[in-house]
Amino acid sequence: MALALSSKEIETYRENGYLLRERLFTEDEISNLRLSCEFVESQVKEAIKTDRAREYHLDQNVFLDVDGYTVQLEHNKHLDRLRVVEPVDNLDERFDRLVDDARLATPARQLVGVPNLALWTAKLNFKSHGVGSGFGWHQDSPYWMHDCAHVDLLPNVMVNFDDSKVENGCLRVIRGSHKGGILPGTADGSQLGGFYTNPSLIDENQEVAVEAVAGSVLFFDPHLVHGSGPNLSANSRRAIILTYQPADFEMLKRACVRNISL
Ligand SMILES: O=C(O)CCC(=O)C(=O)O
Repeated sequence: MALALSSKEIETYRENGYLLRERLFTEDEISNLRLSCEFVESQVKEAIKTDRAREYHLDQNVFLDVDGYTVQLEHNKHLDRLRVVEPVDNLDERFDRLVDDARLATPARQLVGVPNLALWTAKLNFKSHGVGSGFGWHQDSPYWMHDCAHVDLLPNVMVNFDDSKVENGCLRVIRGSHKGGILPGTADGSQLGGFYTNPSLIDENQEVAVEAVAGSVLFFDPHLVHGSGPNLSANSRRAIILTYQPADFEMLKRACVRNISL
């Protein structure tokens, strides 16, 4: 497959707000990246036990800031499992190299429409087998708009490390929902409620469950409404979501610039 997106693919992305490219990574590459997930998991589990970690709670869920990254523990008292680690790119050298991989960065550069890119953030989502919690409908742009003046230029690139199906909580999107820009949040009185998209604005007729085999990559718009169900299955659904931006801007949560070398 060509690295660059075709004009048809770009049109699909602009129309739907997302684009799936299947099997961009080989089985061997993905096995290696799964080792990175395991390495990061063990390192993070150690780090959060130290006195460097600062724990806080939002809507009854546990978060910790440690060594410059944020850890979300799994919901519903499954505190022995990690849910999300962000930013994760510098916690394993294979993840660091992945950020510069032309299969991700070449299409991202086309989507941003600039000659050079930097990384905005990188999240590792574990979606552990049996307990992985779902994500309510939301857009990423409302989280980022207070820290970024170019929030339209932050395409997400999700690399699936496991086969991703409805049963293990694959990503779901509301096709075309990016066209409305930043949408109002919910007003349910919870701490993070304002970041979840107001349910009256979700057109469930446009819902798509993006099932994909391991090694597939989903590109999606920062304004696209998305979420996912829980993972009650026996198979984990790990994925990294890299978010790019124009070159020379600082990362989210880290006062440094991580330009992409292509
Ligand atoms: O990994 C998932 O299932 C959802 C992730 C997500 O929505 C996010 O990280 O913004």
